[in-house]
Amino acid sequence: MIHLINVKSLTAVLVILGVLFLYSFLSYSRTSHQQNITAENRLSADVVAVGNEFHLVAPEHLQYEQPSIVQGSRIDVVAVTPWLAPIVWEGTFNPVLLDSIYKPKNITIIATVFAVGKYIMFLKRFLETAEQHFFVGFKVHIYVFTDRPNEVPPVTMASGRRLIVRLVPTAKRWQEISARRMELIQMVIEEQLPNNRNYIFCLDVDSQFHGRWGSESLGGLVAVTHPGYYRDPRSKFPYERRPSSRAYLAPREGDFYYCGGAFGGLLQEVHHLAKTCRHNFEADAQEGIEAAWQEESHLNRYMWINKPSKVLSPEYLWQDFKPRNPEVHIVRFSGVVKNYADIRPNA
Ligand code: 5GW
Ligand code: MN
Repeated sequence: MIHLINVKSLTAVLVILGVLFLYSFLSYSRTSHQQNITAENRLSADVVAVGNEFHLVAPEHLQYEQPSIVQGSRIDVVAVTPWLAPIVWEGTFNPVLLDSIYKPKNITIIATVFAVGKYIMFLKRFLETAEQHFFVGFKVHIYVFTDRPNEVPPVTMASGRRLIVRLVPTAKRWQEISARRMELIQMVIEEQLPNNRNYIFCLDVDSQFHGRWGSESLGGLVAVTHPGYYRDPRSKFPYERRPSSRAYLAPREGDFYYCGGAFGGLLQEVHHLAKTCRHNFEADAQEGIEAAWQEESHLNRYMWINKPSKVLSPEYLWQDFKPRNPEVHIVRFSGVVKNYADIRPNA
């Protein structure tokens, strides 16, 4: 009996000791783990400042007007789509705040522009005004695709900005340029993909910058609403209306009419877009079909299926000949007036 009690109490003591040991071991390892995390945090605070994964939320000492969720600065325009993508209008964003978020990320913005044949004449204005307004203060790489490399104008570029000239064959038909644009965009992105932190914008060369086009335009998939149709019902949009085309949109389909002359986003997203549009364009061509507005039609179909995560207002692609509408407070980028006899002799 005494023996048994001794064994019982001994077991109890051992169990208590064991529990105490386990508890202290666990709490020790938890604190040391916490210490590790704290050290990591301190380290990653630096990494966050140069990386691209997180928003740097507290730009030091930056003071700006208190934001409100009940009083918008713009009440004359819609600043969000039904799928909750921002629609960028002047007055809806704070450029200084946005730059302070994106500058430390050390991102590179790629721009592609085609200047084939006589369209080389638009390149000088495009490049000069891009220097003044397009992502000023950021790393910018502009890829020019041309068949006339000797006629690429010498434009002084700020440090961190580069011009890369790519030779393309002279086009026999203008539709060929349109057909190859998505293919070449796809190829450029494939070269850049290993560094997947970058953004790309694909722009028409027959255009110029008049105002800031910067970090407010960054997003996963970015589309620009066409200046000619944004007040119209969708039945008037010049979508491809033949069901036999892969760019087809039915009468009750389509969100906005987007421009083929400006689109962009993250490299991976635009890669998927270019690949899809190119595939659909070529598959249509195999069947003898060319969509109403070539790759613009395919882009519009793509944006209907894959909703853009940011929509840019027509401030981001206006037309120089078009008088400014009252809701357009600033024209940032716009198509220049073309003398068609000059540039499209065979069109
Ligand atoms: C030439 C004739 C008819 C249509 C297109 C061209 C053409 C277009 C050309 O000869 N060379 C050329 O580089 N392009 C590229 O395609 C330019 O980057 C141009 O901005 C883009 C789209 O063509 P655009 O600007 O004539 O189309 P819209 O709809 O802006 O007038
Ligand atoms: Mn154009």
